[in-house]
Amino acid sequence: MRRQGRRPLGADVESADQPPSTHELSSNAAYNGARRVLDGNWTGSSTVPSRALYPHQWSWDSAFIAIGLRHHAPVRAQRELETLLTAQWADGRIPHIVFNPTVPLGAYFPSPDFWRSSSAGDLAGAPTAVETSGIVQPPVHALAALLVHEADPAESERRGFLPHVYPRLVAWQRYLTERRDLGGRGLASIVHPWESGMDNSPCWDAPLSRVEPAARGTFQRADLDHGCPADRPTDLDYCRYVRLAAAYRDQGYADGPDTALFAVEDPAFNALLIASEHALAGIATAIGADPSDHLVRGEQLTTAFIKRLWNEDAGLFLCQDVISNEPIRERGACGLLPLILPGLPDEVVSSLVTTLGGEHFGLGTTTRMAPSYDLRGAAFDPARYWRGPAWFNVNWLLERGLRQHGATAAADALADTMLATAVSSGFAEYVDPVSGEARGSRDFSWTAALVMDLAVRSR
Ligand code: 2M8
Repeated sequence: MRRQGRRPLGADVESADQPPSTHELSSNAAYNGARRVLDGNWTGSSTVPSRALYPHQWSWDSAFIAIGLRHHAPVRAQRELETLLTAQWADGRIPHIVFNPTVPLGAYFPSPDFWRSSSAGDLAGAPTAVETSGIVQPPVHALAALLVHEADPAESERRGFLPHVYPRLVAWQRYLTERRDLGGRGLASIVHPWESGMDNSPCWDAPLSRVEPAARGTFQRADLDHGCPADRPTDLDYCRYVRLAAAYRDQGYADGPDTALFAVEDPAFNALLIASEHALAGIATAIGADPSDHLVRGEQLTTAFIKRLWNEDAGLFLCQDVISNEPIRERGACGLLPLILPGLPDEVVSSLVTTLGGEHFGLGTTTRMAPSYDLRGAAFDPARYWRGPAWFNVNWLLERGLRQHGATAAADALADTMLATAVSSGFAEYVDPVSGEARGSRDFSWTAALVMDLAVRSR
């Protein structure tokens, strides 16, 4: 990345003596805009993903938010993660939503009275002081905690941040590697499409089609009031999401291979699990604990991961349907995200980079940011939720992966495009991967946070 570093980000570059470069102007605009979005979405103890559409705290959103916020407000970034962890269940799971009790029930569906965590989650150890959902989201948290610590180690040490979060993050990772190993191959399974964070990806269509939909009219969606309904998941998809979540709740949120109606090994989820295991090794070292257990687990997970999910013919990792025991032959961006992993064989890295720039994802050729799903896939739609649009968290992870594996020019180009697109789209939730046109909600927190991170790193 270009390192200019002449002026602090956010400085008034227009009136400075030395003329600002285009890159500096774009970094400044992104940083200043991102700061405005993050300050506007801060509730006092955490950050909402979006004021209108998502008025509570979301799990992986908070991890991404903390990664950006650490540059602007490091203590707030620590609090973001600490607040999330106050809602952790005794079995180790970090719920995907922590509900804000002051928000009216009708503002978001499924609401706390649907999940009923404090009663239905009793046996799994749900907290009683706060209402949460009962499913999870990808484990970005240990990675986020390490990066947050590194942004201001002195303040982190003064507050005892790492010693506080470390045992909680270990419990979270163990929940996933032990209770969620539904396929018995050492990998974690997701039990609901929402657990992937890529909710409506065509990768879930086949396993989801086996789920009996909940009856229409038995619930009221809130999402259609905010976004463009044609971009959102269909009613039929929603009926299936609701059925799956209700069935999980009605079994007390217990995990087991015999009860899951949907069980998929998602490569993005598992790659983040492995990246976080490596981050736990870093955290252990920073607090004077022994990192070796995490390093060994990281290696074991990587071996199992490549063996089970790598598909050489497709040139990316495929999801595995644990119930049918078949690979899912859709090319999702989830299959490229393992690029963030260290320790991948060279031929896997080179194949992933080729696929990213090739006809299915077109990065740097036909697309400006990587789409969430195969440009050539039958279900591709550049506007519909996770079925084609480009997302900033996915592209931030890809940028990190490209840079880590030495593809510096591609990483620089992607970072520049993301900075410019975030500003031109009003920090959109997602964008058309070809035109960059804004879609979904605006002033979206992880978009702001992750381009803030890129802006700071590219100084
Ligand atoms: C979206 O998911 C929620 C359900 O969790 C929804 O559609 O209502 C996804 O984009 C997910 O990845 C994200 O964490 C969440 C909040 O931004 O919104």
